[in-house]
Amino acid sequence: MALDKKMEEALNEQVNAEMYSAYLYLSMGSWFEDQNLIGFANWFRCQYLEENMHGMKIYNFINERGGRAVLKPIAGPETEWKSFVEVFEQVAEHEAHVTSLINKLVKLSRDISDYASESFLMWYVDEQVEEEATADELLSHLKMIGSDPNALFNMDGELKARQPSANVVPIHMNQAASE
Ligand code: OFO
Repeated sequence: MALDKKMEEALNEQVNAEMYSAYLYLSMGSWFEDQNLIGFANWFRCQYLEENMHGMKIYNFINERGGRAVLKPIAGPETEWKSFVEVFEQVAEHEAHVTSLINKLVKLSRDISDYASESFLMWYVDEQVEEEATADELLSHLKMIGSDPNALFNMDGELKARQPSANVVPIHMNQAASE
């Protein structure tokens, strides 16, 4: 069944939202890099790649369903924050916002009985649980750390170990990008 036009437009909006997430996290990573917190910068760079993969999975899905991924301008992300906590507050808020966008897409897929889109979107529903939990966890750790530089340095060391879990999503290879 060809992709419904309304769903195609809504999915294209979500490609844009995921690419904005990528851009926002890359900006945050640069901010941390500027402060010589390379572990945090690494974490955000990995997050950037993951968000890019989220966008590309939807891009592929639209094209596979007979629609066309149409790229829209990506809004400029913030570039300055007052504190480490403020950065992660924004990450947590942003992920909650993305969850609400995914939930709206699921609702639309149900309203128009588009079961293929509904099934596809379940991956994002699960992913958002993980995204929100990780953001909340890192935010609470940073709040506990307060102004203790040793604890901050330790956290930076832990975040340095993160490896990118995602790279480019090839054409027709959505199943391969399961993370
Ligand atoms: Fe794509 O999950 Fe974050 O935004």
